[in-house]
Amino acid sequence: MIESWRWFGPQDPVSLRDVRQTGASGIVTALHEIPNGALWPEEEIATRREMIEDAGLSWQVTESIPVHEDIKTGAPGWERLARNWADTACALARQGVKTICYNFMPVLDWTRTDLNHPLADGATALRFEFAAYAAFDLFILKREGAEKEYTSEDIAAAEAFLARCTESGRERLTANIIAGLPGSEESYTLDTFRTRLAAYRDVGRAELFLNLRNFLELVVPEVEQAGAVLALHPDDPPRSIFGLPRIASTQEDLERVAGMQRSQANGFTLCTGSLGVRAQNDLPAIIEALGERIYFAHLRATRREIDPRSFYEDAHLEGDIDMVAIIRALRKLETRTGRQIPMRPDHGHRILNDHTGRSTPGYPAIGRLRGLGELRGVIRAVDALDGADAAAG
Ligand code: DNO
Repeated sequence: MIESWRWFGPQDPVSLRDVRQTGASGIVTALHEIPNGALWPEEEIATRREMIEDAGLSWQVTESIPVHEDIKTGAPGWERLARNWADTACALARQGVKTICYNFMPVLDWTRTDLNHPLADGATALRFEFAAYAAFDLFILKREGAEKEYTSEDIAAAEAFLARCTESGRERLTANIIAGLPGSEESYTLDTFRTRLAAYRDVGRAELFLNLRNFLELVVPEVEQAGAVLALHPDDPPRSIFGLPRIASTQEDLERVAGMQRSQANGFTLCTGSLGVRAQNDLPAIIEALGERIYFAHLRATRREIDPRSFYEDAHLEGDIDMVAIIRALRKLETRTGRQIPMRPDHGHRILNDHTGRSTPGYPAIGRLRGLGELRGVIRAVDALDGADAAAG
């Protein structure tokens, strides 16, 4: 596996020199400053690549080229935006960056209700608390018809949550959900959020699948010709929120997407944190089924709470998933396919000096470094044991 690190560009409080000291060799980044839908000028891609190489690192994956909302809703003019997207992917490929991560989540990218959830050891973690999400949906956003999606117990829990919440707590909850988490590129006010949701009035699961199919039909041949591959990131959390359809939440969803374009260029990001939230998602089985098309891995673990729709981000080797089994399956896949998969320690707890310095939600330096160190240890141990098994067998 190629140990990589997400870097948000020159503004990132964790510099490339810092990344060097983590032992990672790969960088995962994007030209975050370019608005969604616009073409990325190749000179700017080249300048960013040189900056990374000058620091002794290599740009392994673009995460992400954002997919414009008009492509997801199939609004008039989506083809021009999709052509820009394909042209950007081709420019990246010419610059040697051949793995392109993207997502097809309507309106919101990843979503959390709490960015500073205290843990018993003094660390803080990201959390998705269902009652907080429902409180926002029902009583702050006041989404039309939302109450039909909740049970009376859910509504009571949302009311209780809100009663406990201070005014600034409500503001924080609102900002956490709609102001845009790192890498999501879009941020909304309550009004613009309502307008975006309204654009999906006629776009359900079937339509969203169709719009993804149309998008892939247009971009995959170009990307393939440029020698690059796409890596669709799964939904986070892996289920519908705010009445919006989501179509990359289960193995079945991913298999359906794989079938839309048989090309090897139509691939996936295995995000163990996103998929792991659904108890039915068997991650080693997903690797087994879709491995030939997995080009990038986000490694982290979540833990479901008493209400299993709620979860928090646990340490990388804890949580509900079996990280050792996942790493073993990924290493087997690499041996089978003869290609190395870039992985990054996804998210991390805020620990030690992360509490005092400036750090990006989910992306503190030390918490991620802890994750990377632990994952690296697992990789070495799995290799040593499997190598020994092979020799003995
Ligand atoms: C969160 C990330 C997401 C991811 C996009 C991929 O930390 O995993 O922002 O980058 O969904 O397009």
